[in-house]
Amino acid sequence: MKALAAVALSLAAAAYAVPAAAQFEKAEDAIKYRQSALFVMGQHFGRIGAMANGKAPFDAKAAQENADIVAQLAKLPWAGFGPGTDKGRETRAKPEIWTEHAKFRELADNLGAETVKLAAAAKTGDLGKLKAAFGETAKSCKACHDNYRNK
Ligand code: ASC
Repeated sequence: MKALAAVALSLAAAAYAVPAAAQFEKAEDAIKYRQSALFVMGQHFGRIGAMANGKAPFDAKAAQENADIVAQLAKLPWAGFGPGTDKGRETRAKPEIWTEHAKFRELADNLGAETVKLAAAAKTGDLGKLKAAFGETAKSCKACHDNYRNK
């Protein structure tokens, strides 16, 4: 019984920890999933941006919490760009995503790496470091949008 519970638990943990294995019933769900992940990420990233740009007071703890969330969320959207998910719901995703897979993946990986640096910068409590890391992360968002998102 204990062994069975352990297996069930590890399966659940694997499903949670490996979003690339996420299965979607229909293309519409995959599109909704990636849009939702990107939207929530944008909200948390925006809270850091407000501090980095002096539009909100610098709160080191809030910056750290938001940056940790961004770094986790940055792992999620890509599972929602699987084959056949170019259509199925209103989307600004360009068709090149599905023909330039390696380049798209590279940009996604860059974002991941920048968000890890952002979270590390936020942990220092140094606003200057946060600003610099925010700028680099925003560049990696923009690189993908410029190439793969319709206006
Ligand atoms: C944000 C946000 C994005 C990026 C992008 C950077 O705050 O929501 O999508 O920054 O605008 O160029």
